[in-house]
Amino acid sequence: MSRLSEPTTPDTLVGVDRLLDDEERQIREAVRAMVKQRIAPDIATWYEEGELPVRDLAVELGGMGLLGMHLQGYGCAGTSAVAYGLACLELEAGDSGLRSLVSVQGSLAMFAIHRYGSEETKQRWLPEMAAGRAIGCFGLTEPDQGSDPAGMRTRAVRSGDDWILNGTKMWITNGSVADVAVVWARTDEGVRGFAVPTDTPGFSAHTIKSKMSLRASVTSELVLDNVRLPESARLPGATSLGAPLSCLNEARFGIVFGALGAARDCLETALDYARTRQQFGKAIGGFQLTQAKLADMTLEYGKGVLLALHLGRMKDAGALASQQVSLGKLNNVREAIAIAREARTILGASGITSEYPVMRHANNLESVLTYEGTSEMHTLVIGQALTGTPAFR
Ligand code: TGC
Ligand code: FAD
Repeated sequence: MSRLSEPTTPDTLVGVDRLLDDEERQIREAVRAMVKQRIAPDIATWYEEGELPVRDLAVELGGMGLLGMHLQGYGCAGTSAVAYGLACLELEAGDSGLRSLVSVQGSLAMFAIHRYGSEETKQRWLPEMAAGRAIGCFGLTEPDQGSDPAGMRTRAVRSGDDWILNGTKMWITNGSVADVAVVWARTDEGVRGFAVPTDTPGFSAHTIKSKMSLRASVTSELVLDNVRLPESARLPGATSLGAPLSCLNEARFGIVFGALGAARDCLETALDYARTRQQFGKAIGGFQLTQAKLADMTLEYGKGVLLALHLGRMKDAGALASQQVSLGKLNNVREAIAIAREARTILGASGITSEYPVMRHANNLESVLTYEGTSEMHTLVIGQALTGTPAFR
């Protein structure tokens, strides 16, 4: 048996590379390089100023084939689920806001149109969205209906051949910069989805400014005030609440990988710091308590990567169930936030500044813990899977 040369990295210790094929490694390296060159130099400023150059970034991400990258046709790259997951991991090592931009565009808005839209709607939006020239958002959550979207109040009623939409959607990523909003509404026949061009009269979006988390991401309220849409704006394949919930599986899958990117960046930052920061006459990485923290963080990171890759391989084999995505989202976000908090302690006071990425990741992960199903919702999904008894109500 060989021995690793020391010091080594968490990824080498876990042996991640051996679990990936050449194409997966190439995609991972390309996204990692882009994040290093394009995102890392500016992200702390964007975060502090509460902005992200979404339009410019979308075109760059589209040029790399990262938007709707696991979808087939319509200008999408058609990669494996694992490759998509690895891209999410590298993007979130930059910032959760960057991964959110890609998740919402590809896994929520584009996936909804790709899976449930008419051919006309797909042709109209998907190639432009894949290229990053059109931005999409996904409006499911409402001010009074977050974890329980079944109670949504946004309504769509028929008016001749048209539909009239009224309601408010809340906490919508990319909302104020979107060209098309996928909006879910209650009708007399059940929940339906609509691809709403955001220049339609009666549609407005208002940026939510007071965030302490995910600051490098646009989050908005959508208001639909007698928005008149033709029947062709409806997504004909979406005939129940199961349709928006199926889109969530796609974005949750990306988060299973993505959260580990934030965790890895925190862990690597803490490792670097521990090697150089001196106290009591030696590097703090030489103290047993610091080494125990680093070892435990690496264990949880490594277990998370193995779980993500296992779920990814199952998805590529067409064998992944939605409850299994909940296992990954619950575990990996929970452990990522624990890693971020532990890494922060290793950095001492420096850990609370924007000079290091750790506090930014920790703050971002608070949103990641809540969106795409809170940790409590995923716990209950797993509880239902094990007992057969839903405990949501
Ligand atoms: P329930 O009766 O269980 O289900 C209704 C119908 O939907 C089906 N279903 C699913 N289908 C596909 N995938 C899933 N994950 C599904 N979960 C349920 C179900 O089989 C049923 O189908 P059918 O044919 O029998 O009608 O529904 P419920 O009302 O009891 O709710 C279940 C619950 C709580 C799990 C669900 O409401 C839920 O997941 N709540 C959490 C809401 C949530 O995650 N919202 C996320 C909004 S989008 C977002 O946060 C974007 S963040 C930005 C970013 O990603 O960066
Ligand atoms: P609530 O549902 O009110 O929950 C509050 C607390 O009560 C949580 O801890 C929850 O787990 C708990 N709780 C609720 N019900 C139960 C129960 N039955 N048992 C035990 N505990 C329970 N939504 C979109 O549609 N599109 C987007 O693009 C989008 N982007 C977002 C971006 C950000 C930055 C954030 C923060 C949110 C975003 N969301 C988006 C909304 C997100 O999906 C919701 O915040 C989330 O689903 C939770 O809803 P809520 O905030 O209303 O919390």
